[in-house]
Amino acid sequence: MARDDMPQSDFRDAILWHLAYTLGKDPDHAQVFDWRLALSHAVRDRIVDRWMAATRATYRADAKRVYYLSMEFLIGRLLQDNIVNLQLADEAQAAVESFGLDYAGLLLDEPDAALGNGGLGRLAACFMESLATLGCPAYGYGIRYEHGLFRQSFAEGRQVEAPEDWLEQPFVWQFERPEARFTLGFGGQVATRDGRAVWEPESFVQAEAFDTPVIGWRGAWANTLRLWAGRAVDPFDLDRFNAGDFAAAAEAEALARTISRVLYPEDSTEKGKRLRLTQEYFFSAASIRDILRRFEADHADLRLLPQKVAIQLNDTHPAIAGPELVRILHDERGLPFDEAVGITRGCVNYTNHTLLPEALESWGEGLFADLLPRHLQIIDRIDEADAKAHPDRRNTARGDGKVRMGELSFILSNRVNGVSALHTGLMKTTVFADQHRIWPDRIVNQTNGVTPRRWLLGCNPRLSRLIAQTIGDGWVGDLEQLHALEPHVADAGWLDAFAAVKAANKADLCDWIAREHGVALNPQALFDVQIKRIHEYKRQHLNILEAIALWQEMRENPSADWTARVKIFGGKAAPGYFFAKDIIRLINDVAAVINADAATNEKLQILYLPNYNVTLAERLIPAADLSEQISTAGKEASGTGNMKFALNGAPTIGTLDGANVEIRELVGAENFFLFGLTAEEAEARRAVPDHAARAVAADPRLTRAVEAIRSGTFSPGEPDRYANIVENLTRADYFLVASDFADYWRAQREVDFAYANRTEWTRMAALNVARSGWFSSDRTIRGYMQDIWNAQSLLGQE
Ligand code: NBG
Repeated sequence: MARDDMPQSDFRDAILWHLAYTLGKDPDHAQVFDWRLALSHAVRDRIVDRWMAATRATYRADAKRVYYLSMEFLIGRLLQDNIVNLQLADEAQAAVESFGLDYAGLLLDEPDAALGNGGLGRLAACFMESLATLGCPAYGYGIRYEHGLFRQSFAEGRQVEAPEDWLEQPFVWQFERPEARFTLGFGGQVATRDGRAVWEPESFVQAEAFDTPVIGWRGAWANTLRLWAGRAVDPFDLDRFNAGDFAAAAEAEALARTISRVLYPEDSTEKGKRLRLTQEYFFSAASIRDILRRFEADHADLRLLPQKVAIQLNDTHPAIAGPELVRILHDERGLPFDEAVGITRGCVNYTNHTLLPEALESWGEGLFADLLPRHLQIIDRIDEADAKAHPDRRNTARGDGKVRMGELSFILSNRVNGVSALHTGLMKTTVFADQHRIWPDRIVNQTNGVTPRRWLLGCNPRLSRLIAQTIGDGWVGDLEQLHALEPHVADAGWLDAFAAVKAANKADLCDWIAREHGVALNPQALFDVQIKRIHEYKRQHLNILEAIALWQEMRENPSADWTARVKIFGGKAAPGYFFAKDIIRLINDVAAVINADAATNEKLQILYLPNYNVTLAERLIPAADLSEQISTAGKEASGTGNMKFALNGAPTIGTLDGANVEIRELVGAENFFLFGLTAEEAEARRAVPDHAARAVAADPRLTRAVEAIRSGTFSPGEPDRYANIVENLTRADYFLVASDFADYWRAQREVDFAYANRTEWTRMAALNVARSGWFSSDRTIRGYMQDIWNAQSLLGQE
């Protein structure tokens, strides 16, 4: 083949062509890496035409565009996702195998792009995919971190963090746009000229765009994920270099790059760091300029902006986008201040993702004034006007020397939404009660969802095949069609096939764990999985306490008919979150002792898999029997892992928290293992003096489990190792682990009993699948399009 013979249709030829002409590799010497890149290029080619057609269609229709501003996009690997959405899987596999290569191995060679911490970032990635599937013209805006979330390993059970380096390899899916740069200012002062405020920044950096196309299901539409990288305005100082100061010559570039160097590894807690605020302004301001540039290319009247632009703030991290838009409209374009605020409010909407007080962002006004002096003035003016209009308001965006981003976002937004029914309700009665009284229509609910392309079709091919054989393949684009599985649940043959799928997925997982981690698991056991960030409110320590109590009971009563269990954990702790790191170590210590106990280890095994990420989730979820969603009620805004498990046939053991509530309503109370205090009861319990000590004393199992930790059963020679955890469990226990323990134990024994009747269990698992269709992110995005953005699909117009 020659270069001019760029193949249009034959996929195999396309791969060979890219291997030679894009990568410069001879097939005889190509490694898995080269073949993977060649395959990716061949796939990418098939995306580009559709991508451009979608962009052209949007311009032609002068359609409203949705802009999703998010500090995090936890996209994971893209090759398989793109292949699945282009429906190229069979062709790609055949081509790869014809070269004598292992297809699955090739897909796994791609680094996992971990540009996010957890649920918030993964939600943004699912949303991008659903926006494309629904043909809604949209851009995702974020930061192109050079280092994503840290890589986790364990040393003597303790979490060790290492930098992540996904960009050390070429990232095939991105297009660098050196021509699309914006210069952004920081610091300095505000001057007044001709009666108008003029911001005179002290320093400048550039934001350079990198675009990744996001293709929807069946390739019908594609949108853009635009990530910004920090660049110096003058990257190199030749005078300093010539004077022999080589390092200083490149200092400006190094400083500018720092902005997009690392993802903050904080989940739910914010560090009041200057760099963090710099990152937030950097990507928000670059995005606002890009949005205005695109709008002004075709429209002269800025008052039309709300008709053409919907901006979604994914939590408050991009909240500064609001004041930035006001600043440009007023200071730079000359619109009256109130009009600038009105236009901004017409465009901007805000999603709240947590009620944890420590996670609601606020900045000291000193730092703010130093970095963004003009924005502080604008915020003050907006907040003062708001105070005047609502003299009885209590919550303010300014005060106590702080800038409060949640309150600010609320004032500057057209719609504010929560992410599950319970969470939205609590927003109205707690953190935003004051605002809700003033603007009763502003808060709306949009319960989270997950994309079925990645979280069922892609990660669980066996189950997908069974579903397709049973009800056809319409469900991939219309997940509620899964309801059509319900009648088959009564069919013993079909249930057997369903059970065989789960068994095969479990066998695959066992093989992988044996290979990668040298641990042999009992595939007959119930696979009980808790995977998510480590946080006190998510209560991994409740889970491990139950494991300890179970082990103790098994030892005491070895001949009882115990249901065999494998407890699998996965998740990272923020590096500065010491309590969470103690929990990790405790789980590993407990695992070491219990797994070594020959008296019980056929019935109980505990495994903590390191470096939990999207790829690991895709492996574990299809093989799980039981989904652990055990947060303290009122604390988990929604959860999305909970939806993925249900959709893949793992019933939930959980509290009435976040979207668990809706999952239980939809799959049926009899197919969900409920336990624990409700959000209201939890509040009341906290007020009871000594609630923790009393709960521990009242439950002999819990007393004994806590005692084992306290006495050093799992930390021989160092009984104090978990003094903090023991102290917390028996005293403050804000997250009510002790109070919920007894009921959790009860629910777990119900699980054991239910699992022992395998036919009934399979029925329950299958009903979870059949009734989880509502949790598609397509449904969620339709809700945003209708209730928040007023945006239309352009499918069919591309
Ligand atoms: C998280 C919540 C989850 C929720 C995701 C996505 C933050 C701040 N919030 O419950 O804890 O599912 O957001 O909405 O990360």
